[in-house]
Amino acid sequence: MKKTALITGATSGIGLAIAKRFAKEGIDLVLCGRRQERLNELKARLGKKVQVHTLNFDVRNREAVLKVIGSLPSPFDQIDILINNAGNAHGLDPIEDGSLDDWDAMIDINVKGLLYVSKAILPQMVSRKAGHIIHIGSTAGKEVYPRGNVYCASKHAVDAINQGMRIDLNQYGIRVGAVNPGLVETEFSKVRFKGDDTRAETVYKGFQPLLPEDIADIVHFVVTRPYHVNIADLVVMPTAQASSTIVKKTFE
Ligand code: NDP
Ligand code: 8X3
Repeated sequence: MKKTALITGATSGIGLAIAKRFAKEGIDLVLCGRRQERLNELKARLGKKVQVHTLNFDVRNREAVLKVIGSLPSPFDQIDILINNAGNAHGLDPIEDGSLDDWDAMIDINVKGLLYVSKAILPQMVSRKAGHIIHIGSTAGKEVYPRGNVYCASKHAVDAINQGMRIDLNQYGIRVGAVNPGLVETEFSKVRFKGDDTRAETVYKGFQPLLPEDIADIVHFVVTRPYHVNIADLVVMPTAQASSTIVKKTFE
């Protein structure tokens, strides 16, 4: 049966790779992000393969989230798969030097934004007693690393929300799970280091990081399991990475 997925953060990195992979596999798409030009390009490109609807909103704006998702036109108003992916790290500072704006951004986007989007989608899944929610968590939601403080806290919150949703939605037969990647080369570090591309590039130097397509491959695997199978929590790292702080680099 034809499915429709709503992907937040579809304009870049992991969300973009999932969008492309889903289009290739015939899954209709509702693609979300703030960069309209990229949404337009995606609609033009992926719209040749599947039905695509785009939504431009900031996940921090709860009125906007509820309004745009609540007024999705047919046939996009039935979301079978929700990929809660939008998010970023802002800054990498010891707690005593952390910026309040960075902290607000990470909590508001990674935690509250994810909740707003889920709140907007859940009623239709609950009433149909069907649906699949996948959270893009992180290894930062499994362990805390130096200077990761608030980003790690936001991803630990995603881990807790993933567990809580699975418990509360169990009675409706809705599948809930998380994919928690380690280091993936995307725009993530450019955002974290506020456009300092040289610093961002060094994060992924000297080893083979995960590619966004690796995560898309896993997410596609997760959504194509038979309905009685729910991948509840999956951690994936590059082979060169053993933990958030142990990465085998060729120059070290
Ligand atoms: P990117 O920076 O490449 O992508 C982030 C996406 O989130 C963009 O599409 C961006 O779209 C969207 N986004 C960011 N802020 C907002 C906002 N306020 N409102 C709406 N959309 C927003 O990073 P990744 O692809 O790496 O990150 C995706 C997810 O994966 C994040 O949750 C991140 O925490 C997680 N992750 C990343 C890892 C990595 O190493 N890269 C590892 C583990 C987890 P736009 O700017 O157009 O709004
Ligand atoms: C992204 C992985 O280690 O850069 O969530 O925080 S890490």
